[in-house]
Amino acid sequence: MDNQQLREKLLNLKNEAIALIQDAKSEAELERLRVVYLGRKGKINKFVGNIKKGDESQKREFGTLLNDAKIAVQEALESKTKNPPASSEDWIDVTLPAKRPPLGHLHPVTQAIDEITKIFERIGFVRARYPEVDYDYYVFSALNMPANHPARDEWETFFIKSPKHPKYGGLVLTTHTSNGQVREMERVGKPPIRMLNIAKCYRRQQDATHTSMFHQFEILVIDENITIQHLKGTLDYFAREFYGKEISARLRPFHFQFTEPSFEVDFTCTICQGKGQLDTGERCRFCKSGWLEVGGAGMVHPAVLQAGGIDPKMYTGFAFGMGVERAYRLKPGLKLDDIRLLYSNNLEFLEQF
Ligand code: FA5
Repeated sequence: MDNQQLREKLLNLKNEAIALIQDAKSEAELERLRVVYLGRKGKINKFVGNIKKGDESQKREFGTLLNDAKIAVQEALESKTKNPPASSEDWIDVTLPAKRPPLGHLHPVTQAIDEITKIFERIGFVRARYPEVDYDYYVFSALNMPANHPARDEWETFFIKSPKHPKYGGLVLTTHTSNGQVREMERVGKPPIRMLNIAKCYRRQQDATHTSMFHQFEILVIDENITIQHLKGTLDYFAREFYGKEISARLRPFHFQFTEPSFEVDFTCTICQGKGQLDTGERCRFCKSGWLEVGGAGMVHPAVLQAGGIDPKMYTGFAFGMGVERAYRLKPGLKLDDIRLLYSNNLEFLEQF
């Protein structure tokens, strides 16, 4: 939180305490409020936790402000004890400061999406939007996974009960942003194509690194003479811009039906700086030997180009798709062990971003 937000927060805390003290109907209630706000583990002392460690100027400023807040609350308590209202109903202090509405901010995943969008816009990508509930055809068949193909099992899909479209089949919750690939080819028609697709995805999964609703961002580039070098260069550019210049991308051979060759994409672990162990000599438990998997990638399969009406003899392309939450948890200094926290509606957690 920056100083302005901290000041607002402290002011709200002080005003809230004074208002409650003014409203108190008994001595017991006043004593309870004293403990809640001024006690050793009270809200004002706990506020110190918001101050960044090692930030001397913030410490100095908020040391004084916290002291002022304590004095104001103490004075409110004393004045209320000395002048109890004749009756709780007829007592009003019109000079009391009003309660300020708390200031909110964007959810960390929205902040990450905005940052990712800007990074790719700088190199000429335009954000496209495609349905998050889509036909089986765009999610699977057009991506070289015909009906009953075993590769479909990997996507742990939520199916929608709906009548089947004669050409496009049933509806599913999109399992990945790759459903935008053939849609984008159909929309643009003739290459060059430079797509950035960011959307919600859904899979029947739930653990520390999987949520049943998550976000992916997908890049698709199709033109003449596009090679793996363009793919690797784009990934390294993203890693540098999003994490810092010491972070790079690694491609590991993998298999996807819709790309050939295919890769999994890892980034250097920002906790152990790619060493696989901490300065204490302990193994880094955040990553696998210095790298963390964030997405999948590859050269667009000729069958997918054909499905999009593009001649694979004239054009080639690359694509990659990554988890926004997974990419975000690697931000230096974040060390987010469990991405489910992002969706737990825990305000104390979310206020930190
Ligand atoms: C795909 O989804 C492919 N569509 C990626 C791709 C695009 C390959 C274009 C080739 C060309 P995969 O299932 O590995 O691949 O998911 C990609 C990333 O999405 C994962 O590495 C992870 O970062 C994220 N992800 C997948 N499932 C979840 C989940 N349940 N919760 C959070 N993130 C997830």
